[in-house]
Formats: sequence, C-alpha cells, structure tokens
Amino acid sequence: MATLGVTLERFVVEEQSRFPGAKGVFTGLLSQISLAAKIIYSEVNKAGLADILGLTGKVNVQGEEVQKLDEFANTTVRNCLDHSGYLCAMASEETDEVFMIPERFPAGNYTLLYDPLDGSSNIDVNVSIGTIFSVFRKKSRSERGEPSDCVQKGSEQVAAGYVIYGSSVMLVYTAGNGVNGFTLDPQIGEFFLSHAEIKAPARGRIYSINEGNSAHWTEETHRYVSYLKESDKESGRPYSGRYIGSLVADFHRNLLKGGIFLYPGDKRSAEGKLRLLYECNPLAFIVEQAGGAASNGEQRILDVEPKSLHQRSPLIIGSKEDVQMAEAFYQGKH
Ligand code: P6P
Repeated sequence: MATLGVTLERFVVEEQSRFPGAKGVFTGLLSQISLAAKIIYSEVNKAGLADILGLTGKVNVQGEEVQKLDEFANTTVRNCLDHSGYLCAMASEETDEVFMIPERFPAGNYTLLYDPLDGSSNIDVNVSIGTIFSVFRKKSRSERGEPSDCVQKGSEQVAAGYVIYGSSVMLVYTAGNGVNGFTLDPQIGEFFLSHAEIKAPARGRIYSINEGNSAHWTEETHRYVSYLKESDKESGRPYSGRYIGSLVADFHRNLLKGGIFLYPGDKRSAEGKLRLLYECNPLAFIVEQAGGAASNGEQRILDVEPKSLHQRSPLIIGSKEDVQMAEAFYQGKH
C-alpha cells in the first residue's frame, strides 16, 4: 500500500499543537485558504479552454475576460473565509476598502490580507500566476475589529503564504516556524508535503529585474545590475538573468534555487510598483523564515510602518548575501 504522504491538514494540526493556547484557528484558516486555492485553480486551468471552446457562456473572447479571473479569485477567497469565524476583516489588492466581516457572521481575532491572483495578465500566455496571503492578529479593542487591524507592520504577521499555479500547484507558507511547501495532487484534491523546511541558499547566481525599465533606473540600480553582469569567477558572476514577470513565480524559483528579485523605485516612482501589504510583506516573512532577506533598499521590509492600505514599496528580496550586497549599493557603501 502506498504510504500516505503528510497532508497540509495533518501538518498544520501537528504544527498547531506546538502553539500552546492555539484554538485550532490556524488549522481552520489554512484549510479554508487551501479550499479557495483549489477552487481558483479549477478555473485558472480552464481559462484557455473557455477561450477555445466557449464553455458555459463565459466565453472569454477577449483578454479582459481572462483578467476577470482576478474578480473570481477575489470573491472566492472572501466566500471561503467570511463566515468562518476566524476573521474580523479582510483586505484584498483588488478592492479599495477593507471588508469588515458582516454582522450575520461571527467575527474572529485575525485579519487576512491577500492578492487573489497576482500576475493575472500572464494567464492567457500560460505563465504561472499566484495567490499571496498574510495573516495578522487583531490589535484594536473593538469586539468586531477595525479597518486599521489590516494596516500593520510586516513584523506583526502571524502567518503568510502563497499558492503558485504552475506546472503543479503548490502552497508554501510559514507560521513563524520555518517554511514548508505542499503540492496539490489534483486526482485526490489534497495538498501533500513536498518541500519540508525550505531554506533559501545564502547566495544565488540568478537575478530578476525588468531590464525594460533601465531607462528610468536610478544610478544605484544601474551600478548594482552592472556589477552582477561583470565577470568574476570567485563570486560566481556574471549572474543569469531570469524574469518571468509574475512575482510569485520569480520569487518561488529564487527561494528554491537562490537568487535575487528586484522591483526597485525609479525616476518615475520612488516606491516602485509592488504593494507593501499584499506582496512585499508576506513574501518578506516567508523569505526571512527560509534564511533569506527582504529590503526596500534602505530598511528591512518587515520594519516598514505602513501608512495606507494600498501603498507601494520597492522590493529587493531573495538570498541573504545577495540582498545584503544590493543594500550596500543602495546605501552608497559599495
Ligand atoms: P512589470 C504582475 O502584474 C506584477 O504585479 C508582479 O506579479 C510582477 O512581478 C510585476 O507586476 C511585473 O511588473 O512592470 O515588470 O511588468
């Protein structure tokens, strides 16, 4: 008989038991998030078919229909979690305001921030995309929480994770006790532990940045990227350029193989493009738990005090020694 692998459910229950006083909330949260991931996956992997076969009237004749998967993913996460009793509020990259759990449902002591489908413009060219999430404990004294409970420093996260819809579907998360990856067996509909205790190599040989933006780069970005392209056997340079244009995919590759991803500020926008709360914070928590680092060039991402729900941040993330070297360039020390 095949040995049954460790399911996500079993893993989280065993991990949960290490947290005294935990009331199974985390087990429930992860279970509902994994349900949302399965539902989103079932639609994402049909997106191309709908285009060809005109299935169920959702004929996504134009590309913008594929982008509608953003909305589908957004409501799927909300529908899987709003009634759970674990959360008092949710905030999505796709919606302007915080979603306070309605009175008809019990309110819990946690908030969930999420990017429901990051990189969705890549769906119609069959490039991996992802769902990113971040969990905080409610800080306000209000019984049903406040919108401000969704705007907290990254270091306050109690859990973070992402789902990557690629050649296989993986859920990778941390609850502050290391990083573990689970691969979906679509036949069974279960996530099984496939990447236990993920550790990011201290240094990589890959850099990810959109070179198309180089006309707008700051002097520091030009100097750092040129440095990576110089030949130096000892430090393994030149690095290889790899840029998928889907944050979760670029991040996941660098997490496993080592390397650095940069979406820096530039002459057009000092904050760059990525969102602090929905993209930078969760991935920063994960990468640090895996021994890597995440910075905005000046400071640790997890130390950035957020001012608003949708604020952007420069992001330099990946192998610790690579991020430290990049920071030296941005801080004029190299
Ligand atoms: P650019 C996708 O739209 C996204 O938000 C991230 O997934 C990705 O890393 C980034 O934008 C790509 O942006 O400007 O290089 O196309």
